[in-house]
Amino acid sequence: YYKRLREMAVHAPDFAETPNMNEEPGGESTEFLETGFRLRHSNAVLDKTVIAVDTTPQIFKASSAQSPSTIGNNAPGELGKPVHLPANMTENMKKAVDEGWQNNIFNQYVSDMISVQRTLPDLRHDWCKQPDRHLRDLPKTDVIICFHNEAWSTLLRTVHSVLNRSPEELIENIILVDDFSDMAHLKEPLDIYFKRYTKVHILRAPKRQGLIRARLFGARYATAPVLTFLDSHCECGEGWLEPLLDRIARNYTTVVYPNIAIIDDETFEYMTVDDTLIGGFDWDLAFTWIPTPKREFEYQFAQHIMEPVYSPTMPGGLFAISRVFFEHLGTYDTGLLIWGAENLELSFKTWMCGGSLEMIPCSYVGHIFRQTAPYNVAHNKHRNSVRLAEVWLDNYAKYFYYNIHFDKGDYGNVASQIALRKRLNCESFQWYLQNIYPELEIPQNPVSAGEIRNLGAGANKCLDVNGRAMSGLPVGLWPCHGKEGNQHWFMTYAGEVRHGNYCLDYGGNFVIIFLCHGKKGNQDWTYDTANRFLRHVISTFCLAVSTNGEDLLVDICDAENMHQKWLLEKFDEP
Ligand code: LR7
Ligand code: MN
Repeated sequence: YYKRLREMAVHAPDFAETPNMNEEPGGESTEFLETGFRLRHSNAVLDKTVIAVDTTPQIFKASSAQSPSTIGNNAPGELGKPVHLPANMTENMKKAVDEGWQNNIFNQYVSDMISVQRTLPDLRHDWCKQPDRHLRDLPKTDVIICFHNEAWSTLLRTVHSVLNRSPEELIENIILVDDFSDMAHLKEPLDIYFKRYTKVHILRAPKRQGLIRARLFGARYATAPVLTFLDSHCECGEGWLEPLLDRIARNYTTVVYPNIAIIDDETFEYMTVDDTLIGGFDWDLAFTWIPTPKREFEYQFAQHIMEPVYSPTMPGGLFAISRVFFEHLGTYDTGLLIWGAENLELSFKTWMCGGSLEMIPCSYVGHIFRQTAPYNVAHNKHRNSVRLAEVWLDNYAKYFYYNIHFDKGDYGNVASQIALRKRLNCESFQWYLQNIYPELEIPQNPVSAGEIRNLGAGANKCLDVNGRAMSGLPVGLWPCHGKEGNQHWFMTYAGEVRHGNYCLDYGGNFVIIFLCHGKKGNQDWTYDTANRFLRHVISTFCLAVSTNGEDLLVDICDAENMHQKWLLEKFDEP
């Protein structure tokens, strides 16, 4: 499939002819989209004739930053160099440094010392710099930057890095979306600062949207054929934009993200990165960085190591997408709150519904990676991932659910998202895993949730903790009552048979429950789907019911013995 995609020569659509999709993005809670500015379809608000970029270096009083033109390469942080604070700081300075860390979870004090227009090293390989690397006629883009209580200097540096290091004619607008910040510097001072920057527009969300809906709020007012999203603490490197737009110009179903450099959260050093890491995910549905798979390298080396690389997922904050394709995909699920999972959602959608996702090694954009978020994330922290799993993961969702103990919580209604997937006639998750992310390990052991029923005589006995929620006591058998409680078990792919924190355990004597220790050993079981055995791994015995149907024991496995056969509720193979 990879090869076929590679060879598929899909040409850029004429952007002028692509349909303008005016419908609401799919999903819930779109009422916020009705309020605020109307840039996108209103010429009254967006007068294209007055758009001209003003990149005059400006020094704003709220920041101690200086312009590089006045102080040169030795100023703090120029050329992406690290800034180290002196060891002997005054008490006041220490206090200011601490406060900066508390408010941002990065070193704001250092950031404020650095010019908002600092220079960066050009990390690009020479191959990237050749002028014929990209098409001559590239589509324009709107750059959408959402922020919630971002520091002044990091936000301004993000915007200036776009203005200073992008070809002017390719930037239609820079749309700043204030996601209901309460920091004073983000209010009037920001309006005043950008007043003379005709390309920069500030939209204010009437209430907190979370980054997903804030992005849609911004996208709503975009007019260019390409949407480029950036986090509010980025720095674009020289030549970052052209290779992104190039891929979209060649095929509007290609979604791209840059080679993300690290801006150190303490020193603000702009650091080279491992150019070969791309996006993956794990069964917590968390984004992970993975090495570029071998097959991609094979393709790349045949061309050049700086060629675009197919990527199973994207990190989410920095990417470019055709506006038409974004809308075709139903944008984001607007039921996703505050933070998280939208990057995987868009990645899965892109691959499963006819597009492709690429990391572009030639495009360098720095991002401040921080340990935690400085703001609170939703109360049901699994909500976004559960929505994702419900809509896109098919039968693979259980591998995630096991990790959250099947405690899905309130995740709202996903009917509109399921309908969207149907309407777009998307591929299955199995197709995605097999073709796009074959490296992902699929958990081998079965996963089940609910009763564990013995199939011997009458098949009406279930594994039951007998109310003995205490370590070390034998597990019993009771008539199946279908009411969960004492008969509720999870068989995990790690091989545990769990009741809460207790695990089915066999140490040579009785089959007991014992606090789960996660070390396999006496608690390691496999479910043999052919024979329906629950086999105890280290003893090789099978879980069984005595012939009189009263006791639980283990015995030499015997495929003829119905007393050794078990039915695990909600167990199913992918
Ligand atoms: O309620 C909010 N409203 C917002 O507008 C919360 C946040 N935001 C803004 C915020 O100001 C920032 O600009 O949204 C952006 C992302 O929030 P961060 O920077 O606090 O989080 P993050 O860097 O950990 O975010 C990563 O994961 C998120 C999952 O929802 C988003 O996809 C982010 O865009 C993503 N960032 C990146 O992909 C940058 C590369 C790092 C990686 C991995
Ligand atoms: Mn970020």
